[in-house]
Amino acid sequence: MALIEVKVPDIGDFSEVAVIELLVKPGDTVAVDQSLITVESDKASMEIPSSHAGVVKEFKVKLGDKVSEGSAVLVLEAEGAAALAPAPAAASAAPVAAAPAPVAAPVAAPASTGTIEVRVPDIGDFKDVAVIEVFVKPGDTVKVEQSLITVESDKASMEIPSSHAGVIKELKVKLGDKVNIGDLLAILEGTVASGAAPAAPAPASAPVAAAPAPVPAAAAPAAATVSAPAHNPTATPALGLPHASPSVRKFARELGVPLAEVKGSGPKGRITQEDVQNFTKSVMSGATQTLAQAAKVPAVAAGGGGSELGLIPWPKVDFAKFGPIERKELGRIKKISGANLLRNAVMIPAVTNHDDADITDLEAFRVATNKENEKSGVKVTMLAFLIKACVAALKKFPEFNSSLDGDALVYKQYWHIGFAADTPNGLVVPVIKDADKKGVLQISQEMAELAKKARDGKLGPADMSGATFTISSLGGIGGRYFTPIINAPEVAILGVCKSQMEPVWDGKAFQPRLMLPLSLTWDHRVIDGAAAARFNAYLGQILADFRRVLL
Ligand code: CAO
Repeated sequence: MALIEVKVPDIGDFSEVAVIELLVKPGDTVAVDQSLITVESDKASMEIPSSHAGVVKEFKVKLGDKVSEGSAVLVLEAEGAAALAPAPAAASAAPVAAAPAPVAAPVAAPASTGTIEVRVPDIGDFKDVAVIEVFVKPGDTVKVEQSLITVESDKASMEIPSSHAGVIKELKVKLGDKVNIGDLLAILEGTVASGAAPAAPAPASAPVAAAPAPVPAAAAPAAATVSAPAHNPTATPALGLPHASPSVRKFARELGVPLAEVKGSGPKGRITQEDVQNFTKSVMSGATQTLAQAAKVPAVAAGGGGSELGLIPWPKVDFAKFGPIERKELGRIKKISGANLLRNAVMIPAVTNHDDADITDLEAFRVATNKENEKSGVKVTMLAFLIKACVAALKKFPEFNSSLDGDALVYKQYWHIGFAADTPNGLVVPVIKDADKKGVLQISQEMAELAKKARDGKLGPADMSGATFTISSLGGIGGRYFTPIINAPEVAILGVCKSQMEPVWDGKAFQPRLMLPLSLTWDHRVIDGAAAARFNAYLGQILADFRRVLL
């Protein structure tokens, strides 16, 4: 047994790179080459592998630390190793990829237009690496160093840049192809220096994205894993491509997770393994749908099909026979929400209870609050109070905050409230997380931000997942009552319409009171009619007098 200090190997031109992920923890057994941490500069991100096998004793870095070649990463208890401490450091650790390579030789000679072959540059030890992303297509104009493709081995992923500027005439690779140094990637029409052979193989002149040097010593790890290459630091986010380390990409591919649809929670929006896991959970629970899933259901969403349910076919009518028509494809949100609504309408034995709540005093309080807060810019609408009131009712009647899981009910100990928002592209349901812990002002502010994001089409899956109960408010628009469709796997939804002054009998006389119409739809497999009536009645009591929440 010996204690070994694992150090940052030669990471090329990079120094003072930030530690953005710790991939192991004290007590973990690690193998040689296993990635220990991920570091990231503004030019590249790379996983630093272990130079030895052993048990992690102690970390010498923490998230956010800046490290350079030779910095201690952690202490390992290595089995069977001679007393190596301090570790052979960078000498035995593999020199790492991502050396920012020379830019394609700008030959100072008269130039002419011609055909240029762009080939895979020197990618070090990597052989038969798979093309996992293709960023360009024939007809695209590319600049020198612009990334053309991403290749990935089990140890690294790297973007391969163009050695020349020009217009892509032909792409010679496609997704899944295996490439090696010198392979022809694309044929460009561009400017070549006279004297330079236009169709010469690229390696000599091509900027190398990430050239991992050969692994030197026996105990040395493989080259550190490199993702975004040095030459084009911002290419990934700028191109809207997922920003993730190679191991996370591999993990996502193994699970079949479309990385482009995963929202990164790491620094600079980087996608972590946990993000991929959460996305998978969300899809499995039905809270999120992948675009591929959505694309499979447009016919059903639009009311087509139905044979699966033993129904007669949807009527096929040539509308143009009866008058002029215009056909417009449904947008993405309509397709996704349509498919979900249809499933929920068909599969849930839903019942709706209608009731009214007296909000005369609450509305007066709301108006006064808005007056007091005029300068803050936060406007409180009835919906924010409804969210708070619903949390109180959900706490009193926990089955409304549950989900069916086979023969079991899952009672959630958190209160995340979704609210339906009308957007130019269709209906979306952003979620106020932990509404029980927030005040009405904070809820109003978050609601305004989420509603804006919704209208701008900028809501991510995380903004729309995890709801335990939903409110659909048409109060700003009008109407009396409606029957909202439950947002599965939730078991109830509250529909709210426009309040209006009504004569209410107080036992002696009719009084003018501001009445809010409530429509509660509930899943009869989970909730009984009596419980629903009680839920509505309690909600009404709270809205009539919020002090009841304290009881
Ligand atoms: N009764 C009377 N007036 C109401 C009200 C109610 N129940 N609820 C809101 N209002 C008023 C507001 O006070 C506001 O009045 P002022 O402009 O005079 O201040 C006005 O209506 C507009 O409110 P709002 O709609 O901007 O704000 P909100 O918090 O009530 O709702 C949001 C926000 C995003 C939910 C809403 O804009 C929206 O998109 N609603 C549509 C939801 C929907 O489509 N549901 C149907 C789903 S099923 O297809």
